[in-house]
Amino acid sequence: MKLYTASENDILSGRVTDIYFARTKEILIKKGLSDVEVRLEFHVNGVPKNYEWVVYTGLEEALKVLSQRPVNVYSIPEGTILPPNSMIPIMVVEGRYVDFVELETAVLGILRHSSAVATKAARIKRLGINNKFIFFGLRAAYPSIAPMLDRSAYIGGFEGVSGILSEEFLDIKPSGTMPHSLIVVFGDSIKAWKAFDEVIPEEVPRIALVDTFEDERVEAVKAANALGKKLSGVRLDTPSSRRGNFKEIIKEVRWTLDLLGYEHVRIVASGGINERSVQQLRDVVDIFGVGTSVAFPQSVDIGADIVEVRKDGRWIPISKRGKAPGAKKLYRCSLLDYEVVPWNLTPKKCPNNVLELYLDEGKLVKELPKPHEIREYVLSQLKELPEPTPTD
Ligand code: PCP
Repeated sequence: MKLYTASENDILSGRVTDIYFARTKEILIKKGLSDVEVRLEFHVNGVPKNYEWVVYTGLEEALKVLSQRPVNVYSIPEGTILPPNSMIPIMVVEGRYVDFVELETAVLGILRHSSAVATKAARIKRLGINNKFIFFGLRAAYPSIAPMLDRSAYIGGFEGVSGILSEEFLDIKPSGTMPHSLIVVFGDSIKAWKAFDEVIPEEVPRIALVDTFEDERVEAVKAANALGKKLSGVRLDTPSSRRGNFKEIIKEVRWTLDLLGYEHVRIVASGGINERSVQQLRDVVDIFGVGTSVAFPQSVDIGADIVEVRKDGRWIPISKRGKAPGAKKLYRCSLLDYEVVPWNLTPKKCPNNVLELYLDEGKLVKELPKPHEIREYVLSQLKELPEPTPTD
C-alpha cells in the first residue's frame, strides 16, 4: 500500500509534467536550440457560465516552483480580481525555454486549482458579505492539498478554516464546532455539549450541534439551558431527509432562542451550502460552514502560450493561432477596467502598472504578502463588486 502523492521534490524538479514537455526539452537540446529564449504568457481563457470575474490565486506556489530555474517572472499581485479576458496577461515567464519547459504543467495546475477555489469562496462571500464563513471542505478533497485548499478559501474571503495544518502553513488558528460522532458516542446531546465545555479551552467558542437526535428547536433550547451564557452558537446541519424548509426551521430556532433570552446565541448552518443557499439563508444565519461547494468548484481555465521568441538579441512576436502575438503589459484604471499594451509601449488611459517583476533569474525580488494581507486585498475589491448571480 502507498499514497499516490507526488512529493515537493517531484514537483520542483519538474517530474510532475506531461511527457510531451519532457520530449520537447530533449528535442530542443539535441537539435541545438537550448539557448532559445521565450516569453511565456499566462491568461484566463475560460470561466464557468455566468462568472464575471476571477480571483487570481496560487502565485506564491507558482513562484516557488519557478524559482528553481534561471528565469524572470512578472505577475499581477496575488488576490487581484480580474475579468475573464484572454488578452490580459496575468503572469509572464521569460528565459531559455529548455530551462523551464517541463514546469508548465505544475504551474498551471497550481494557478488553476487555487484560483478556482478562491473564486468560488469569493463568490459565496460576496453573496453573504455580512455573514461569516468557515471552510469545512477538507473531507471532500485529497488530503495532501489540504493547506492549499484552506489557503485559497481563506484568501477568497472566508473568515475561518477547519484544518489543523492551517496554523503551521498559514498562521491561521483553525476553527470548528463539534462532529455528530462526539454526540453519538456519548449517546446524549447534553452530556456531549457539557463534556466539550469542560474539556476544551475557554477561548474556543461553544457552538453546540443541535440536529443529532431531536428537533433542532428542542435541542437548541436544551443547549442554551445547559451552557447558558457560555453558549456562543448552535449549528444546524439538518440531514436532507429531514430538511423540508431549512429557512423556516432556522427562523423558528432563532425566534425561540430570542424569546427565552438567548439573543446572543448565533446560528451556524452547514451541509450542502452553496451560492444559492447563502442567498436564501443569509438573513437568518450568522455563520455558514461550507465544504464541497468550495473544495470542488467548477474549473477556472488558465493557459500559457509563448508569445515572443528572442532572435539575435531581439524579441520577435509570435504565437499560435487564436492568441495575440507579442508580450503585453497590464495597466489598471479601476476594479475591472484594465488596459493591455504591447510590452514596450506606454498606456493611453490607465496609469497603474500591475504586472511586476517577482523573480529575477530565479531570485525573489519582491516581498510576498501574507495570506491575511491577500485576503484583505480580495475583500477590498469584493466590496466594490455587485452581487454575483448564483450558479449553484
Ligand atoms: C457537515 C456536513 C458536511 C460538512 C459539514 C461540509 O459536517 O455534513 O460533511 O458540508 P458540505 O460539504 O455539504 O458543504 P458535520 O456535520 O460536521 O459532519 P458529521 O456528520 O461527520 O459530524
